[in-house]
Amino acid sequence: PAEELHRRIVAAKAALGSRVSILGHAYQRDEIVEHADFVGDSFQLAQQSQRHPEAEFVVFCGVHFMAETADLLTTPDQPVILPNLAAGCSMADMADIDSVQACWEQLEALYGTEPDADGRVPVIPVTYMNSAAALKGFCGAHGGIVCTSSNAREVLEWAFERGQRVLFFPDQHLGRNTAKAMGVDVARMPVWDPRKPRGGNSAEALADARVVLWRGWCSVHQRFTVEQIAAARAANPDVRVVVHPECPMEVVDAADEAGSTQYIQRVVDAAPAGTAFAIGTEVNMVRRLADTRPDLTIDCLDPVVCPCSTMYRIHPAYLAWVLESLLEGRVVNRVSVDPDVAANARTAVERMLAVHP
Ligand code: CIZ
Ligand code: SF4
Repeated sequence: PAEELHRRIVAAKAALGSRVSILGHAYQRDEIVEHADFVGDSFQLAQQSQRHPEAEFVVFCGVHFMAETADLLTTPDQPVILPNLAAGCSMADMADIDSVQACWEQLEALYGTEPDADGRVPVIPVTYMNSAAALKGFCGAHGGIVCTSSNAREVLEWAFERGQRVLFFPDQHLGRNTAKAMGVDVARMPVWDPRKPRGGNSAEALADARVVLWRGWCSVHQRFTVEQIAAARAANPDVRVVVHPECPMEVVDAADEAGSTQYIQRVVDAAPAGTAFAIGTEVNMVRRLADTRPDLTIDCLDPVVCPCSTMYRIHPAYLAWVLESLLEGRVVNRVSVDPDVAANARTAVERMLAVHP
């Protein structure tokens, strides 16, 4: 029963005290978030994971790639625990290291490896935070970098200073929306489909590319539509439509604003009483925003509730179990990045943190 789980988590957490730091992603359910020492998006949680060297353990209530990133940033003797190891991310799973490697080899064959007169290499690989550590390692090893939705623009600027083109994976929408806002022509952003020869593109399209996007998307944000925006505006012409840049381009174009979890939080915090919002992001986060500002009208842009199904796999029973195990001296569900990729992955994450601390 929920109340008993709640009591068990509170008791175990109290007994562990400052030995444990519990981090919770903004898309987690309320029954998890209420126990978190810090709540934020993947970028904020990555920063936080570095800031608690005193904690013996980090319990990460989020999805696998985020726990891996925390493992890169914590000290080696600080285990990072993911309460349910089945909490993955369908977007991250859309790019695996073998497909990225195969893509890279084809791009190298096409573009060569020599820098141009300005010293810019043919391609800089950029991976969204929402990717396996092996992909971050790939970027670290090939002059590339990691980005999140709150710093994608600054990171792409960094990449264009160093490269003639960018290979951006796994989220095509974040890549397209960000590059478009920087003035890159959408016609020069071919999408690489790893299942097709040359990613499904003509040699000409690739030769003219500024950004090669990967055929990946977020199952939650991909669901938002232009029709939903039209319906929200029809219901209230004054509504402010704010969406996450993982939404498709037409949706971002039709919205009033687009930005990261942190950005959406700031917009809502700063809104004058009475403002009405339709927000295109994960529903647990939208509901919590609505709870914190009862003087605003905050609805999810999608009237059919759509939580992230893998974030939802962090059930309170798992949180109780991992905390009680720690009390008994057992570290369960540790996520640790393979040492073969960790150094390069850390390099790529640290490049991001240097661009946008
Ligand atoms: O935390 C983040 O940056 C986001 C947007 C997470 C996600 O899973 O899409
Ligand atoms: Fe992955 Fe989307 Fe869920 Fe985030 S919200 S964990 S990108 S499926």
